[in-house]
Amino acid sequence: TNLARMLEHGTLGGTGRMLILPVDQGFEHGPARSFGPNPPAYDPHYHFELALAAGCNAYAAPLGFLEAGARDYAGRIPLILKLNDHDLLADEEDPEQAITGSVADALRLGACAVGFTIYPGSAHRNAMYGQIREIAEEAKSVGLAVVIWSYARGSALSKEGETAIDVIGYAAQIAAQLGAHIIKVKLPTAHIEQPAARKVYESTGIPIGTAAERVRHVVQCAFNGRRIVIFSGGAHAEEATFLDEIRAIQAGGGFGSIVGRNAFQRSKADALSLLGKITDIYAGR
Ligand code: FBP
Repeated sequence: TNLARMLEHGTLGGTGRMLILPVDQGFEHGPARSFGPNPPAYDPHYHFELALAAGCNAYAAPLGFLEAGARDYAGRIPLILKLNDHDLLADEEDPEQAITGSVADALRLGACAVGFTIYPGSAHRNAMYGQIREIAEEAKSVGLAVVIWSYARGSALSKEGETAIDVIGYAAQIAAQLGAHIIKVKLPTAHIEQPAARKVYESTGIPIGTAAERVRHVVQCAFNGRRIVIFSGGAHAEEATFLDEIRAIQAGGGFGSIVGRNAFQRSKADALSLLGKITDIYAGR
């Protein structure tokens, strides 16, 4: 029911496609880097208003931001409580996330889902897989959906490898196997990181030449489309480039996008215009 609430809400409601606003960057990247380009975005209420005005399916954030809007926005938009977070204050080769909220917090705030980041490729990945196993079990037992941010990074991977097609497909599969209802990954490139995987891609001719083909393959890796795969927006980009990515996701059968910086780092008018264009593409208009 909670998954349906998210799929039915907002402008894309009922289309099977999703547009989610995630605002955990204050924690993940720091407040000045995140909100400095558009200072109204320091205010947690700003993001509730933005998600509502843009007709997003859901708004995802850590505990503090959701609590700061709870009184004014309760029940107005599906919420995803991000239950772990990572900061950039220490330089680490193998990142891990701290648990920063609970399933009880998600219920108290009326959220539809819990969100959790894993870092396949990090030396700490197994600890994170264990944490989400327990959290997902608890969340599902009370009817909450599970959203996994599956971000490959860590000393096992090259920088290019973090978005390599084989690695992103693998990250999507791991999240699906961990029981995610919604899986969030980065848009993959044509780079292949693992030599063993390269042999298979080359010998079987899996089509990965275009961005749309790569999206299709990642969706295939997440149980052949039986799990919802959405793609992250990334750093602030030119509108035309960004919309080309959205068209590729749409053409490749991706389920949608989770767009943070490309939304709240623009003025509200520009963000609403861009999010409106994204919505039109996913709605097939
Ligand atoms: P963006 O659209 O801003 O990329 O947000 C998506 C997101 O997953 C955020 O939830 C998270 O803070 C951020 O990306 C992580 O980005 P990075 O890869 O730079 O750590």
